[in-house]
Amino acid sequence: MLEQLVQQLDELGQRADDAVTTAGDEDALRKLEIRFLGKKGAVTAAMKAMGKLAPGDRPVAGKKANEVRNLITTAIDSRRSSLEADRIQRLCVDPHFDATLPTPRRGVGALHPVTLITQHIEDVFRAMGFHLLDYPEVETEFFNFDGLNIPASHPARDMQDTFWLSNGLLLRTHTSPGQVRAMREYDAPFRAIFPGKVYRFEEVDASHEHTFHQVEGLMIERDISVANLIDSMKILLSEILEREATIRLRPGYFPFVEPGFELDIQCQVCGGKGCAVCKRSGWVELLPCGLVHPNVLRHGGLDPDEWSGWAFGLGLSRLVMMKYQIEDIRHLLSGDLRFISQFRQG
Ligand code: FA5
Repeated sequence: MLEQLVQQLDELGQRADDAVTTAGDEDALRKLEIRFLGKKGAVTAAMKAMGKLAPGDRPVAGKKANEVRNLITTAIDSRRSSLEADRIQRLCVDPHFDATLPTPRRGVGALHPVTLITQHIEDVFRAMGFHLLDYPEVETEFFNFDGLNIPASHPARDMQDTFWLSNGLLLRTHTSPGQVRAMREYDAPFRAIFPGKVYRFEEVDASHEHTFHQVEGLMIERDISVANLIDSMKILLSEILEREATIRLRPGYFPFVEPGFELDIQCQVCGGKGCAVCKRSGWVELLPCGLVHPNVLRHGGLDPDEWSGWAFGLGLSRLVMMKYQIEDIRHLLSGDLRFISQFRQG
């Protein structure tokens, strides 16, 4: 039985080798490959027959079958190379073939500007010892609102129109829900950023989208100061914009920080003269921030007498607009490759 199978495999190898060496073109070669090596091919069938051999004979037959399979594979590869060489040779002597004709242009991809800036921000903050965290876009009411000191009756809930899901969850309206999540997940002190997509049921215009990107930053320490927060915000902006930009700081109200600030940037699209992006004001709201409210620290399981923190919620889509002087936020989600290809690097 073993001898018979070994002989059968030898003959199979020989037959395959003969057929492959005389295969006239790539198509014929592919058919032979399927006939001999395919799932229903001759070698596979022979291997199945091994199951009927005595257990002691199976390794010998298995070794032989592998040898034959390798032999056929090598023969096919070598014939394929020689057919390809013949084809090129024929082209070289073909008077109609012009090697100087331009080839069809292949599209080269480019990273989306939001991705480029996100990566840049991640680099800047990683260098300052920040963790990079990722939190869900489908959130609970608790993390998006209550945990951030925004109970159901609070008028601040109306500041961010929400997409509610039928199961009681919601699409996060900002990246701030990560604050309480991070405090519960990591031991203080710690520092982290969490970039991501956020959603608001909003009217869309040159500077407002229903889906846009933010980056949240959170630093929990024993004695944190507003000065430290403002310094970090300035480093962030100058590193990312790679140029000096005029900013202004004014008090801002967010229930989850106290005190809270609005950091605006002079509109980089119109140079502060007034346009659709800055609503003719010359300024763009970019980077609200503040010291973490004691109630939020409590929800995160931290004692406000012992721990303090600062947080910011950068409008990443707007920062991208400022950096590249994009005159309408709708370009970012347009999916238009002509737009994205402008950011091809190198
Ligand atoms: C917030 O979302 C707060 N969570 C930010 C925060 C975090 C404050 C931590 C304090 C501490 P606001 O709704 O202002 O705040 O949004 C933050 C930024 O997102 C804005 O300054 C703006 O740059 C950007 N933004 C807001 N709405 C839109 C929109 N519809 N389209 C594009 N960008 C927007």
